[in-house]
Amino acid sequence: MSEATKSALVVVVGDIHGRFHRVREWIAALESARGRSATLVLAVGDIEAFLTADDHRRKAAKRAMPAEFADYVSGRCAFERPLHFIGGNNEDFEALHSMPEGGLVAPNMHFLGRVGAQSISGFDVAWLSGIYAPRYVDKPLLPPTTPDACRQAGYFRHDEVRALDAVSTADIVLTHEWPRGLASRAPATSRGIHKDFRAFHTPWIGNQVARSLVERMRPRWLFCGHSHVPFATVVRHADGTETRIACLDQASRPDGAVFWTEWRDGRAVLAGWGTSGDACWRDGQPWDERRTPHAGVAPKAPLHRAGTPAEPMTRPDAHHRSPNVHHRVKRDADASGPHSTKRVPPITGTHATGVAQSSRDVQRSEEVAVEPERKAAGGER
Ligand SMILES: [Mn+2]
Repeated sequence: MSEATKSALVVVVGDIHGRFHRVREWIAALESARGRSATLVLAVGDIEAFLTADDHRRKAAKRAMPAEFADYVSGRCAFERPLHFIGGNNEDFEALHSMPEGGLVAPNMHFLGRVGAQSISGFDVAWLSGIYAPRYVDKPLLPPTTPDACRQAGYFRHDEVRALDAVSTADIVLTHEWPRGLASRAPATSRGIHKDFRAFHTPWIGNQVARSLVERMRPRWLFCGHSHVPFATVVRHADGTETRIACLDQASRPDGAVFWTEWRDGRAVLAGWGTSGDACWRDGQPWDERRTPHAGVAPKAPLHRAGTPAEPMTRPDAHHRSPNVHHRVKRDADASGPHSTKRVPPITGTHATGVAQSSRDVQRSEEVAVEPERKAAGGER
């Protein structure tokens, strides 16, 4: 880690899914709230940088949305700071195929590559793009010339992951899919945490390859996306170190889709969700499930509601193979992950503004974190 981390603001965004304009606004709002520029802006995959709105490779529900990315290629819009992104399982793989080691897809929009490690703005960052699909993980990566090959380009391969064998550790690891075992209720319960988080409802989320990377590299932080469930948790290592993990929501609302850390003298000293600039954690406090934003807390209303209309902006990261995925749990045929998770009623009103709505820089974070529902969710049900 270099001089840059003596004082730095690191911003991570969840699955952008083509919504670049709002992400740019969110970063600007956060910078304004924190009173400083972002040192490093990272994205955890599924950015969907398609040039045309009706691109046949886009999910059907998204073809109605404008292809904002075109504005970034034409120069009509630009990210104010460099955005460094990994690949998810929904990308323009024809464009990314020519740059497996990374490259610029538009001014200030840097694809990091399928797998690798690099020092960026003073931070040692390592990453693994894509998701785990057992049927393809040992098969060669084919040129994305057919729909099947494009889909399979969103899966990482074991021989790609081996490129990280030479990387002993990192400040920050980025994966698209969660490491396996994060969403288990038992470790949280052992930490005395009994709140019902959305992540606990899908305990199979995540892959073992990413988990093994965490265990071996013991990074300080790991950021991931894909499941569209915001979640904070920790992996504690045998040597006493820990990896703090923030799983990000998709870019439908900023409170779970934007996560930031501020660093001083080479260590993270503050962290928060959303754009308010309010911190939910500071150095010395435990990083665990209590740092999950409200959007990651399971609502008390019934989870299953037959006939609930599908709504693309809050829909989990489904492959849409079934018209009914929104109200039942289904596993993807190829991949390990929960490409469809239980549909959760949207959280509305003041409840959606996040953990830190009434606290600046954590003055009250302990009480907010431990008893958020009583304090913040009065009008929820
Ligand atoms: Mn994804």
